[in-house]
This record gives sequence, structure tokens and C-alpha cells, in this order.
Amino acid sequence: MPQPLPESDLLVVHEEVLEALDAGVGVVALESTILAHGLPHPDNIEIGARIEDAVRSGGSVPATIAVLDGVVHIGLGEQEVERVCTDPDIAKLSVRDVGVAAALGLSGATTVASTSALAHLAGIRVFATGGLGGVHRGASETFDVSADLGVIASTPVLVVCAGVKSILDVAGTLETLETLSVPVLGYRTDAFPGFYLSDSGQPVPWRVESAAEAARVVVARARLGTDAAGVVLANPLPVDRQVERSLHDRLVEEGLALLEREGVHGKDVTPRLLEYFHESSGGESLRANVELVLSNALLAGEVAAEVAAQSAAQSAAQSVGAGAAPA
Ligand code: PSU
Ligand code: MN
Repeated sequence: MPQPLPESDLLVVHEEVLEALDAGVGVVALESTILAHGLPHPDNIEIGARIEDAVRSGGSVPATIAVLDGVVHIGLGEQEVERVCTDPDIAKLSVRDVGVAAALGLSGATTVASTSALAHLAGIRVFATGGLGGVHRGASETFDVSADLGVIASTPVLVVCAGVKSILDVAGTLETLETLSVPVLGYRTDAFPGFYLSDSGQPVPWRVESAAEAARVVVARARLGTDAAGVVLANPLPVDRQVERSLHDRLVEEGLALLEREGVHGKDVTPRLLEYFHESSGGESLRANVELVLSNALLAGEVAAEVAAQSAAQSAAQSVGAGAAPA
């Protein structure tokens, strides 16, 4: 079990989250970048609350993570979520930015990378998001590879996501995850999902059929000590809920052209694309985005509850074994 970081003037853990961790109840970390930079205001406030409710429906306690006035918060109250959703100047913080924001007393939303790293510090083992960052198309020239990948490679947190968007180089992203020793599990699927699409056209190396099975992977990796990296659990939208193929292809093509035209790069790429999709899909990209995030939060809630239960059973079995051993 990871040892939770003690609280300090730089980091506070919400009381309910702390109690859940102490009691061995499942906890699911949630990122705040999707709220601040991935979903339109003011819908993001209500969606944020629904994501937390979905984690609870899965049997776990949600911990949305953000940096507010230089303090890392593991778990946000209602007003804090509203602040993240409303402040137009809130920064997007990857891991490298968190210490800077803390030192300068700034506020920011956390990405998959920083949310995973901070969740791990707090002793949280499961994390739900929409889509993972990855290798961008043309990365061999631009070097644009999301820090999400490198951080997952060194952080033992299971990330539930709907794969990556097809604006990325999906095959290159999967190759990189293999190189970085990050296992990718398909949840009831053999196909790696493509965010808006149920199937990106790439296969997943492994398939699990239940939350309990995904949790067993986490527990077995910890017991063997082969858990330096995290795990990606890829949860596709049902085929009848995906974005229609022709609309999808038009959005991707137009979105990539727009980036080129506007000279957008670096950390602004994903927020700008999402904004464009939401504006020009007649609500369809937002509908799919919300559905997949809620589905991921529910599944993560179930997996975290299972990880907690299986870890407790494992510790109990170990102490019985130790007690029965001859002196
Ligand atoms: N993918 C999405 N929606 C998002 C993101 C990714 O479908 O909002 C966000 C996540 O916070 C992710 C970040 O960690 O974008 C990756 O950004 P970059 O590519 O700049 O590392
Ligand atoms: Mn990038």
C-alpha cells in the first residue's frame, strides 16, 4: 500500500477522502482539466457534479484534484468545483507546473499526468478521465508527446479512459505505452477505443470482463512488485452511442486544419480542438464526451471498490498466514 503524504500548507486532502482512505473504502481521483478546459461553461459545473455522483454509484468516494491559490487539493467541495469551472484564467497544470503554481500561489486545473501523480501521493490507486493524452500526429517533427504517457509509466495508478482521440497518432500512442511498460486492458473489448469512436482500429493487448478482474490486475502487480507503472483500462462507448463516422471524420479533418491555420501548439492544442468540436458538431461531441466520462467514472468507482476489498482480503490472508507460521 502506498503511504499517503502528510498534509501540509501545500497539500490538503478533503475530509471525506481522508476518512475513506483510512477506512479502506475505494477512492477515485478525477482530473480538473476536463472541467476547466475540456467542457464548455456553464455546463461543466453540472457535469462535474454528475461525474462525482457516478463514482459514488460505483461504490467509491470521488476526489477531484486541482491547485487553488497555491495549495494542492485532493478532493474539492462544491464551491471549489464551481471555481475551477468558472475562472476563465485558470491554468492547465501538468506535473512540471504543479510546484511552480504552489510556489507562486496560483490556481490551476490538473491533467491526467498531474492528477495521477498527485493521486498517488495521497494513496489513491484509481483515476477516471475522458481521454488520455498521447503521441500527436507529426510528433517525429514536433516532438509533441503528452506528458501523460511518461507519468503513467512511473506512477502506479489505474487510469480508466475511453482511449485517445483520433486527432492523435493512435498506433504511435499504443507503441509508446508498450515501450514504457504500461499495460493496456480493454474493458469487454478487443479494440482500443478512439474516444468518440468505440473502435480506433487498433487492438488492445489484453481484455478484462469485469471491474473485479481489472482490480485483480492491480493487486497482482502490487503483490509481485511489477507495478512501477500504471495501468490503462480502456472503456469504449457502446457502438450505438458513438459519434457518427462521417461527422467524426469531418471534425478531425477540420480541427487539424484549424490548428495549422491558427498556429496552435503545445498545451493549447487539446483545449482548442475540444472547443472547436463542441462548437461545430451541433452538440454531438459534447453529448458523447459527457456519456463516456460518466461511464468511465462509474467503472472506476467499481474498480476502486474492488481494489480496496481485494487488498483488504489479501492483507487479512497474509496476517493469518504469518500468525500460523511456526515460531
Ligand atoms: N483528452 C481529452 N480531453 C481532455 C484531455 C485529453 O479527450 O480534456 C486533457 C487531459 O487533461 C489530458 C490533457 O491530460 O488534455 C493532455 O494534454 P497534452 O496533450 O497537452 O499533454
Ligand atoms: Mn502536448
